[in-house]
Amino acid sequence: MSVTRCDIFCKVIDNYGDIGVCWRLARQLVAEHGLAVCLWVDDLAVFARLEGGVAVDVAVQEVAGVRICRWRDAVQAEAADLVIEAFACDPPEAYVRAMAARAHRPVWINLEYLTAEDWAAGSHALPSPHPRLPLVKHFFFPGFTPATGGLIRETRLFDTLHIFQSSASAQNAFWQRISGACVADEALKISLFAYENAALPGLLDAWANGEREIFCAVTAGRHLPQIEAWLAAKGVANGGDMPARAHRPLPQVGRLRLAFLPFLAQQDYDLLLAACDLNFVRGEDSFVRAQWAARPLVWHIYQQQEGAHLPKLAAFLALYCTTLGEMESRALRKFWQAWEDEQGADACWPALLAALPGLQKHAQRWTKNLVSEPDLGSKLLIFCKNLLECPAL
Ligand code: TRH
Repeated sequence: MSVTRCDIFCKVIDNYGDIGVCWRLARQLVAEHGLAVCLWVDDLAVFARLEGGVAVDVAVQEVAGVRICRWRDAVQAEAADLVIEAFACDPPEAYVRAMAARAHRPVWINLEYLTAEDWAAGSHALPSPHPRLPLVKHFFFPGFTPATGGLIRETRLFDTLHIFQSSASAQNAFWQRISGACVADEALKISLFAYENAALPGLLDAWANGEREIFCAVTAGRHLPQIEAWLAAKGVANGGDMPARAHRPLPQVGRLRLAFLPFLAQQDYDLLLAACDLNFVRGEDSFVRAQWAARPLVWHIYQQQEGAHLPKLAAFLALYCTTLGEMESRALRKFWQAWEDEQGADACWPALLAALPGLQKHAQRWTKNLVSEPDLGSKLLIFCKNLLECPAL
């Protein structure tokens, strides 16, 4: 038996990361591996914000070659050859029974959250037999090292980003299209995507009062009200709501110019990361995409109860800084820590700014190294093939 049909199950917990990861994977499995993919989603409203082609009130629709279905209708579905459960979201019981009833049992994958912690490699690909039914689920851990499931990366991504990063005119046209602005070559371009962060107003002050001209592309997100409040406190209008503000002069305070962006399509968000000199990212998917852009990054990690996210942050920093120079490593670690602690990012900014040239070189090396490994979609399908050929694995 080979894999031709794949069902992906996605529950939107909050924010965009869960559906963001599933949507990229679904499109890639269709476009690059020729699978028939159905994405079962419990919240089409969030999905529709991420992907403009998705309608919220339609039971079955097709976008980018992916069949998109409402989660609740999966109770009547015929099980696919490959079933990917994203982030332990538990497909409906009736669907799981349909999996068990198939003559050839499907490959059942639990696609886990990304972590650089050592235990992820040890847990990657481990089986978990179903307590009652003749089914085995396998854990699939994304990661940064060869012993993990790798990272989602489309085959043509680097060509696209490389062409874009080598072309000043393509970048100028991009800035015009997404923000209506001309961006000076000498300005330091920063994209800002974060959660609420008490360190943000102080950082904006540091940028406004610094010597370097800064162009900050503010994405849609939970950090927006804080920036608007900061501007209001400075007596500067933010230009109104989109799309009207795209045609007004951008707000400027001191050396800092701000462009408020609408929620971009994922492909445009990738270009935004590639166009900037420094990217503030959060969660999981934007964090990975910033690494594909091969530019320095600041990560606002998704906070978990009882500080469960802290070892995750420390593990990534340890790995990322292994081959980084001492000055750059110190500046990066201090800034990331201040961003996580939500205080003191302004005081750490000058050191990070000074370290940017070294961090830029490091980002390129880091990305090149990651790219030498197969991507997550390819590793997943090799894993399925091996499992089907040798079910005892
Ligand atoms: O939205 P997030 O905070 O998602 C988080 C994390 O995934 C976290 O691990 C998870 O547990 C929690 O959700 C429930 O950040 P993330 O992962 O970066 O996802 C954002 C997605 O939105 C990503 O696919 C990039 C995309 N995006 C756009 O497509 N356009 C945009 O303009 C922006 C700002 C983001």
